[in-house]
Amino acid sequence: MSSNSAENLRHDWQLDEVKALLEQPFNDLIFQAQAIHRAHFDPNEVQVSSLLSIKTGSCSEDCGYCPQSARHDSDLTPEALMPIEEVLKSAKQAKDQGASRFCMGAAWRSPKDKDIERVVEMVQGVKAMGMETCVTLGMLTEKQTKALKEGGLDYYNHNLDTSEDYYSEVITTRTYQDRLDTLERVRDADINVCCGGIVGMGESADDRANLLIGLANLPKHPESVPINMLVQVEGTPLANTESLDPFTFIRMIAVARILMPKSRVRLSAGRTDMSDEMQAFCFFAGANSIFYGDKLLTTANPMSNHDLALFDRLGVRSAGSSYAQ
Ligand code: SAM
Ligand code: DTB
Ligand code: SF4
Repeated sequence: MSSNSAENLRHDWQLDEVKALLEQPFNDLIFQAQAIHRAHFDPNEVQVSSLLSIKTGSCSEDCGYCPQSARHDSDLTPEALMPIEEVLKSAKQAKDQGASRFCMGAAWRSPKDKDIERVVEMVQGVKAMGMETCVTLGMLTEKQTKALKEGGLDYYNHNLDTSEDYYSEVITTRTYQDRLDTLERVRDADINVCCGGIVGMGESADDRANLLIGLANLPKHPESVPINMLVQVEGTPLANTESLDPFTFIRMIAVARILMPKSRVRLSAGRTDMSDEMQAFCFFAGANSIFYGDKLLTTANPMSNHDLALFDRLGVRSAGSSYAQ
C-alpha cells in the first residue's frame, strides 16, 4: 500500500475498492464515513466560504455545464474584471455575514500576467480584512503561481470535474492532463489545493468512482474537495440531463470523506435543489464546508439567513480553521 507514512493517507485507491465502498448498504457507508469524520474533525463545525465572480462570461472554453462559455446560449450578461474597490466591498459584506474564506472566480481559460497583478491586489486586500483567500482563474503558468503565492494566496480552486474517461464528453478545449499540470504547479508553489468535481452530468457509476480516485490518488490530497451537483442552466449542453438520485450524491460525499479523511469536503453547487434534510445528511456523511451567500458565481445559492437557520436547527457552528491537523 503506498501511503504518506507521516499521515498514513492512501494514494493508491483502485476502482473495485471504491465501487465497493460506494455500493455497500447505505447505513454501513454512512456509519463508516461518520466514524472517520469524527476521528479528524469536530462533527458540529462547518467551514463557510463566499464566492464572487470577478470576471463573468465570454469564456473561450466549451465546458458543457458552464453558463459562462461564449459557445453556449445562456442568458448571461458578460462583465469585465471588476474594480478592486467593488471586490473589497463584496468581501467585507461576506465577512460581516460570517464567511471565513472569500473565493474569487474568473471566467478565463488562463489569465494574462497583467490580470494576475490585479488579482494579487485583490488577494492582498481581502487578506488584510482577516479572511482566507481563494481564487479560481483557469490554467496557470509557473510564474503566475509564484506571483499568487508571493501575494499571500491561501487556496487555488481547480477542479478535475469528472473522470478522465468521461472528461472529453464534457470539455474538448483543454485536457484532463492540462488540469493535472496546473494542479502540480499550484502544489509546487505551496498554495493549498481546492480540487473536486461535478456529479449529475450523465456520467456512469464508474466515472463517479474514478473522479474520487483521481482526487484521492493525487500526490497529496487536496486540502479542500468541492463536490458539486450540476446546476442545470438553460442554454448549456447539459441542461435537461437526468437528475441524480439524492442518495447517490450523499454516497459520493461519504466516500470522499473516507478516501480523504483530513480534507474539508465541501457540499458545493446545487444546494438550492436540495432539501434541508438532504443537506443535513451530507453533513452527517462527512461534508464540513459550504458555499455561503445568496449567489454562487452566476447562479443562485440558498439565502444566508436560511443557512444560518439550518445551522441553528442542527446545532452546527461555523468553523474557522480549514484542514485537520
Ligand atoms: N474558468 C475557471 C476554470 O474553469 O477553472 C474558473 C471558474 S469555473 C466556473 C470553476 C468551476 O465551477 C468549474 O471547474 C466547475 O467545476 C464549476 N461549475 C461551473 N459551472 C457549474 C455548474 N453549472 N454546476 C456545477 N458546477 C459548476
Ligand atoms: C466549485 O467547485 N464550485 C464553485 C467554485 N468551485 C468556483 C462554482 C460553482 C458554479 C456554479 C455555477 C455558477 O454559479 O455559475
Ligand atoms: Fe470557462 Fe471555467 Fe466556465 Fe469552463 S468552467 S467555460 S473555463 S468559466
